[in-house]
Amino acid sequence: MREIVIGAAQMGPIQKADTREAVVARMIALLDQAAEKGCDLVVFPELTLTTFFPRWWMEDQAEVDSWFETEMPNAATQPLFDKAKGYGIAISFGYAEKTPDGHHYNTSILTDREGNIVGKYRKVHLPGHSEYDTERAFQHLEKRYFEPGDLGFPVWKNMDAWMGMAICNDRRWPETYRVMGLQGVELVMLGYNTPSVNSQMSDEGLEKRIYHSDLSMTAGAYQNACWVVGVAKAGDEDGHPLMAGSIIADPNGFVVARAETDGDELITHACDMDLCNFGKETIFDFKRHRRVEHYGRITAQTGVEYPE
Ligand code: ING
Repeated sequence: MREIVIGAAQMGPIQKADTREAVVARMIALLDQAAEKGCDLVVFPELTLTTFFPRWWMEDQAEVDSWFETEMPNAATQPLFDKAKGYGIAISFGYAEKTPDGHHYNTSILTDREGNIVGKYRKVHLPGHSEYDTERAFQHLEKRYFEPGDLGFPVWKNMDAWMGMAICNDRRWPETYRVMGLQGVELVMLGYNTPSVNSQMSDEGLEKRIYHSDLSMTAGAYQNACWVVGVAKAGDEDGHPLMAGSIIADPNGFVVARAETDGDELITHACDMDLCNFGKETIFDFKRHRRVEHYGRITAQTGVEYPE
């Protein structure tokens, strides 16, 4: 049995005026709870250090860049790394990354128990738009402020398990999980900041959003025989509600833990990585069952091409 006690550290709202230091203090409080519950690994949300700034229209690049980190760890996050190392807890969290050569990514990192960064992922599927959209109830400018990730969907061996990461909208695309599944992934960690309402369909209810979020993650877990940990940043950020619904899904696609609030909340589960084995050796033994000669459209086409 390769058990990893995993904590999903859901964050409540982060206001535009909140400092990174105040946010890190909240993250450390969740880490303290995780240590008390014997967690080995704690997963935090997408863009954990700041408010979901892509909701705001900005034209001044210096203002945009103020939401990004140019190094990791840095002064604001070093206390978090130190605390996690002290506990011997591995962590994963998302943040806005500005690289030394000026690229902007929606990024997440993974550490080992000693606080070393062992993995980095940059969000591939950027939803929303890049210009001000007057038709929307609110803006979702990820295509304006971030570049699509350039690292693919890597998988790393950490704590005797094959681990990968995704971010938010990535969870809605089956390709995300399958590319990691084809690398043997046993645990996919993903954070999300999902508006509670649809900026283009105001009567869409929260229960539908939660259903689609659960469906996406539990399907990914089942169809790739892996654990999926989905962690929300939730609650009302400067008048803009984000949905909660953080879950831990097992390799059979069952939800084994679910957050109950839309605030800072830790949910935990003892995840046996060996639970992945049966699915990977039988129904989802990719080598035995997949027929790649018929899958060409998946990488040959971006959009729909109707038959003649
Ligand atoms: N947020 C949302 C997400 O994919 C979204 C955007 C919501 C797209 C609902 C489609 C439907 O969860 C981010 N940050 O990707």
